[in-house]
Amino acid sequence: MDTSAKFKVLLNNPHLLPELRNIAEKVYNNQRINFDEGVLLFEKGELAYLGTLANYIREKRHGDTTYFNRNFHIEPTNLCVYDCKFCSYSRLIKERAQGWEYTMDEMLSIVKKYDAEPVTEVHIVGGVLPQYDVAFYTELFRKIKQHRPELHVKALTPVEYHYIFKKEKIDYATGMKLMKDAGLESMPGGGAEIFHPEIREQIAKDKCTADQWLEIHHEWHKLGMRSNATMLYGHIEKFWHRVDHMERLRQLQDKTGGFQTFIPLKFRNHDNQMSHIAESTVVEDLRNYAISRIYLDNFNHIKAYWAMISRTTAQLSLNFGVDDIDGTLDDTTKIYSMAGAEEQNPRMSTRELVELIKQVGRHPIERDTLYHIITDYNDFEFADAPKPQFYKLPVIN
Ligand code: V47
Ligand code: SF4
Repeated sequence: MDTSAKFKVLLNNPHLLPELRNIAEKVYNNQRINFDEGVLLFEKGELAYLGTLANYIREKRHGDTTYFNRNFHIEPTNLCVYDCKFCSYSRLIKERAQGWEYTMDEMLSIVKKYDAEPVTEVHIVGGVLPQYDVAFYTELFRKIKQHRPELHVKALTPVEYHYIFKKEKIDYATGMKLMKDAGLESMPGGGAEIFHPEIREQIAKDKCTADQWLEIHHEWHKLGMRSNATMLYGHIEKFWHRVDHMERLRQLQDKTGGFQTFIPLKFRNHDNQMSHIAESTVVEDLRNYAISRIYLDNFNHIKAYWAMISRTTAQLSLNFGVDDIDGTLDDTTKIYSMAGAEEQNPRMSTRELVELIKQVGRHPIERDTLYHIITDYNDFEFADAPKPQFYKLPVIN
């Protein structure tokens, strides 16, 4: 049964609550749902219902296509002037002995380590420290691009940019133009956490506000550039805070169209100041992906970051609105392993990513950062590859 037929079965279900039927009809007719409907989905939408809606949207946009890329991270330091309550990764400056602070040369050596590898993106993000300023980062970006011009530099978030521009006494527009001229090509989605001040002030006090985060992305988009957005969910926020977060993103995206991907980040509770809070269940994670897909009708992609949520949940998420699972990583990021993620050394080969996607009947495509197709792996056979066991829903007549 195709997704449209499944949708009709859902609409004909006499037990469906009228308000959920209204939302389903809106989704079927390609109409936007509003804030209250978003909250209602969180409160009353059960998993199968949300999956039907989200998968319908996902397959209408992307069919079975599931994207991944070949990337590595550089985390310049784990020391940070901020003290976010959920962060397991960072140490305060007074705990310097437990930290690392890469020099420019050390970061360039990491880039050079990949010279013979077909990676397409370096993702740079870490703690915030005074020595990593505008001069440092513009030089770093320039040197990376000089060394390997085709490597896409996706780096830093408004948390760092707000801090370094303030220190430099320059406005956001000037600062982002300097970064672009130095070789920055896109901005990752981090630092968004939960926008609403009721929550933000409790978990991420002092760092850039929601308006500042959004303004920096706005300035970046005005330069014709692309970025991502995240949401850290499953801690002290209420459902309506999540909808408020997505609403703010949807409004900016209506203005600029500059966001590529939305990445829900499940709060992991290992070894941080919020460790007493239980983590969300896999059911809640899938519901959250699905509602993100439904609410953010102007975002083209929803990403499940496999290093954060495990390979199995990443596979499941592909039926709940997700069309991207991020990349090879090569064990270059510590943020999630330190927070208790299943993957303690996150690394997947291209072949493993392809097989993970094929095992659940989807169509793997290697993309670059801007979603240009690099390789279509659907009919690609790896030498001596065991046949993947395809799982497809049986056709019910
Ligand atoms: O902003 C920190 C989150 C983010 C925890 O753009 C935590 O492609 C859960 O933004 N539990 C940084 N989350 C990472 C990020 C990202 C990751 C992958 C891809 C992209 C992209 C962006 O990590 C932080 C924060 O929200 N984070 N600690 C934690 N304990
Ligand atoms: Fe610093 Fe980022 Fe950790 Fe906050 S989340 S303490 S800004 S490294």
